[in-house]
Amino acid sequence: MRKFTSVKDVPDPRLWVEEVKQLKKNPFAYKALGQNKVLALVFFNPSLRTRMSTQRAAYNLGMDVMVLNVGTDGWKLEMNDGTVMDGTSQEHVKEAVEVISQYCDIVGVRSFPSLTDRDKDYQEEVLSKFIRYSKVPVVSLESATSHPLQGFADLLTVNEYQTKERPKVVLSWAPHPKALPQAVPNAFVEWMQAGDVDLVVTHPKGYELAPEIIKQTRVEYEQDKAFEGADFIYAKNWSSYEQYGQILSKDPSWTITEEKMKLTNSARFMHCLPIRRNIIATDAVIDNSIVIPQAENRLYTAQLVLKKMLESL
Ligand code: SN0
Repeated sequence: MRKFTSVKDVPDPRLWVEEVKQLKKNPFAYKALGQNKVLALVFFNPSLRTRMSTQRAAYNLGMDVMVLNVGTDGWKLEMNDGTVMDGTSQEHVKEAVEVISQYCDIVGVRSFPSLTDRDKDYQEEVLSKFIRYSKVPVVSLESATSHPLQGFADLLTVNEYQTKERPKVVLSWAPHPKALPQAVPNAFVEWMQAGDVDLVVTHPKGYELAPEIIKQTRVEYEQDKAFEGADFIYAKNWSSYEQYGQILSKDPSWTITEEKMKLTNSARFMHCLPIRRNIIATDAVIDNSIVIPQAENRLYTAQLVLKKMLESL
């Protein structure tokens, strides 16, 4: 496996869910696999879960880990070719990635979107350059348009908590003070489409996700209607794809409350975290949710991805 950038890189996502459940039961079984192997994690943006879960996943496999916070500690990287570098960027991504990849066996990179230039963001400029210049496999730690490690953990979590076949899973937009990426909802939709669930997406008009992501998935503009009979509510804010990067609404009536959860089939509440309390969902909803075991699953799903990469080195 040369890259993990979306569910499209996974030959059989449902089989991976079964495999990760086995790995979770016996996480130290492959401690020898990563001996003398090093994972490099490169962050252009902040991270808590991705950083710590992926690091721990590597340790479980016997690997060593190096972390570079390029956003704060590294040289400012130039992304464009042919630039006369007399401005603020000090090193070209070409040398930086080639050098980093000589020091490690797998490299992970986190790079959020600009939210100003949709074409550039959806072309995955930074992630693509890492893939182009790296000599070793590349794992997305959340790119401009996707967060596959999150999507994989979410599919595992739904699988573990579902009490019936083909549960109804609702992805609900919720308000937020800042413009956020579409990466998490994009990944969630793609991984749910790969699983066996009845997926419904609900959001105010103007928040439609990219057509190449949403495909035939049902969109319901009335949140209350979407919640009827739901077994899982997955809340997330994202900024508009159509009016790219813009906040079109901060409507507090979209906040997930206990009253709204009563419309569901005793649904489990999920969120990728970090969550803004009493904006995305109320305290009571979060305190009665499965967000903590959901975050725990980030460890095992990351571990399976690293294991697959180590096995193909
Ligand atoms: C990121 C996002 O993609 O929405 C990472 C989620 C895993 N979230 C944020 O940037 C939240 C920032 C905030 O101000 O709450």
